[in-house]
Amino acid sequence: MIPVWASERHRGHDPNAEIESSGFQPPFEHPGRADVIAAALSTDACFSIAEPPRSESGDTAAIEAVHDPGLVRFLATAWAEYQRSVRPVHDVVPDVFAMSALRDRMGPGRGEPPSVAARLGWWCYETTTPLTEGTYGAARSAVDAALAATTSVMDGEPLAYALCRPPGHHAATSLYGGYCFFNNAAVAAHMAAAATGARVAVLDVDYHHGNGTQQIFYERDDVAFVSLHGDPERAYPYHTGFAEETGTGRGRGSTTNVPLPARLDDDGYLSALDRALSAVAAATPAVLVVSLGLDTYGGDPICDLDLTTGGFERCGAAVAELGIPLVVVQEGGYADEALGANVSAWLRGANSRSARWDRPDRADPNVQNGSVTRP
Ligand code: Q9C
Ligand code: ZN
Repeated sequence: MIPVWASERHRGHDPNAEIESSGFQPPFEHPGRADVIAAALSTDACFSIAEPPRSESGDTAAIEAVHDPGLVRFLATAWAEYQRSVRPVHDVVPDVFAMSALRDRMGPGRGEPPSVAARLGWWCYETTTPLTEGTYGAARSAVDAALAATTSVMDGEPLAYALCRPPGHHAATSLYGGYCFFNNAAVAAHMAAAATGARVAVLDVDYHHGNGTQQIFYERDDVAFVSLHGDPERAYPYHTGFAEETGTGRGRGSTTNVPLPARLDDDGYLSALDRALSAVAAATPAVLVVSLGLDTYGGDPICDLDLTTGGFERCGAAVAELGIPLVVVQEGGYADEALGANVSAWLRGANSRSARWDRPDRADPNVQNGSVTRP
């Protein structure tokens, strides 16, 4: 059975709209996404779904290991403060962004501003990620799910899945955006690296570049980051994810970016995935965190790749073929009608091979023993 960690508290993040492509749209990232995934997994005997242990509200250590404490404080308090001091509104969205060029030749200024209206554009970089009353609780519950899945793997499971909502990979150390508030995958990867002392890798297969995860680990050599995504020349988040971004300082060489052309199909994607998996294998991680976005699907309303449900099963199998224990963390995927089937296909593909990892009589000497040292 594959452990699935999913919290009901995701429903608290329920934006009415997102401001995208110069218009108000119904949000692509909405509570129904997690519901269709949970529905697909709960009708399949392969999966056992449970609510993750809820972290104490004051216990932010795992999050602050990868995020600025100022971001955590802001997300915990900003919605209520906006209601009091600006106006009562369901979706709170920034209207002035703290672009560093505003202060060119004038020095850095005073730092985080006092007013909540200004602080919104200090901590958030774009317009599609509203704060609602329950957003902070939902974002905390997504981190709880990612930590529970990591614990499952550290306790010996070859594969565990965190149904994180909201997603996380666009959240950087000091910024939220791209439907993401806390970087669930980065919290999980840091926890695994810190608790085991082993090398960890993050493989990000969401359609969009995981700018937040890349930035968090860019100077580190203990967590490798490997991403396949729509070429930032045409795809969100536009400013990161180019092939020449490979890490810096101690992290030089530990970041790998594979930008992809539009309309790539299953076979094309699987050959790009093979190249990415070589980079993962070269990092010799003891644990692999997978940022699983299904927005590479042919029917996705905001993306332009052409994977099929069968293709996702092949992708899961190819990743599991590495023989490394997998912490799979949910990211994007907006074709609601196929999302449950796509997640389930990926996980079943991974499960078909990850069983081999655990088998003591494994014949293939190239398959690593992925066992993890407990702290
Ligand atoms: N016109 C995730 O998949 N909108 N985030 C892009 C381009 C934001 C995606 C708009 C997409 C964020 C987790
Ligand atoms: Zn995405």
